[in-house]
Amino acid sequence: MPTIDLWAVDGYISTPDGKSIYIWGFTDKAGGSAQLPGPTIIIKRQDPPARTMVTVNLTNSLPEPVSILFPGQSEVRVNGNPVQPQYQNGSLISLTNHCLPGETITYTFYAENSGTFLYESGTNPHKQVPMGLYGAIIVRPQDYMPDHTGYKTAYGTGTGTEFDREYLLVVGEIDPDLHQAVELGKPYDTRVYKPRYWTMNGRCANDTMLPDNVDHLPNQPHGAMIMLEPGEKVLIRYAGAGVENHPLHPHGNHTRLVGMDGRLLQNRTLSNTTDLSYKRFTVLTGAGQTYDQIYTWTGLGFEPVTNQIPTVIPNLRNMAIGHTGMTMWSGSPYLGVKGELPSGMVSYNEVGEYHFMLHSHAEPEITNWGAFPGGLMTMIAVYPNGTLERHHGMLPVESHGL
Ligand SMILES: [Cu+2]
Repeated sequence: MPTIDLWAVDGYISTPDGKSIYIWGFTDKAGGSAQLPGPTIIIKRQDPPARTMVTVNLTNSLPEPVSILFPGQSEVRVNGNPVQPQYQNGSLISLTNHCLPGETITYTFYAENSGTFLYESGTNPHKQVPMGLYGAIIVRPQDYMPDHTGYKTAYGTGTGTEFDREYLLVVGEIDPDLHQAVELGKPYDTRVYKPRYWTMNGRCANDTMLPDNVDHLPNQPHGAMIMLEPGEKVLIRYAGAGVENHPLHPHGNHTRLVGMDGRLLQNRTLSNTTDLSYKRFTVLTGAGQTYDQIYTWTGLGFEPVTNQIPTVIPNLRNMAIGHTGMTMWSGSPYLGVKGELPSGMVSYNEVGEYHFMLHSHAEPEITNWGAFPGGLMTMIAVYPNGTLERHHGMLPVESHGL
């Protein structure tokens, strides 16, 4: 049975405009700093009738009580008893049993449904969740086998949720005034919450496009760059970890929603299956909700020899990002072909791939404290067939030992 040790601790994250922001968060390393988002918990379900019990030991190293809610999971218990809201003098102080500073408590739950879930603090959540006490849980179907065709799925074989690659995007917001007040021990009125930064996997654009585990972002280990080849099915999991809603959309194609909040969008009777999946241009990613989507880029019938794509070369100012001369353009309108780059450009384009955006349609959210580009934005990179390594977009089968 999976057992995960989590510590609620503090730490700092970096923003692309050079700031360092104090956070509270989770780590799964003894003595570690807070990580944003918290460690991703990936579980593969047992074959029924066996049930998959997950144990989470929480140690609180923060100066106030902290807890973890597990929305969408079954029979959540704390130290063996069903979890309950906590009251003090008749007032609700926590949505679930909390852990006092210096203590360790043990939560258990059964992972009964495949899909994408959140875990987040249920204590003073308007403060603790935006401070960073959140993370994602991925539950894999019991027949998940990444090396077997038809068994690499989000919800089980035969559910129409097969994928070739998968990416998790956990989105949140940061109001620096809240973080500074908590760091300095000063009061903060959550009613005036006003985010200035927006994060994808704990990073603001353009850091979202950097690889995983870059040295200068030690507490933000996960990138958000989506890489794929034409025609592949890409499972994109959105998790809304903040307290606001974010309208996210990729360029290049719609996504097909196949699951929400860890529930397959399908109705089944003994004799009949009704497909309830649907396509969306923009998915309003609600606070506390998750969305599993299949995305495929075909370039409107792209075929490398007989149907190349006559793209109009964009205006020069749209080809460069920032002041460093980085470009997301191969210099050629054809996938897999490199052309002439404008003088002064330094190409980061490796094999003539396409890059285009996935971003929030609430455009203030694609800035860092008012400066574009930033916030909830990343790139989708379409690599020519056969050029993208297989390990790109392969989350582990399980994240923590049995
Ligand atoms: Cu757009």
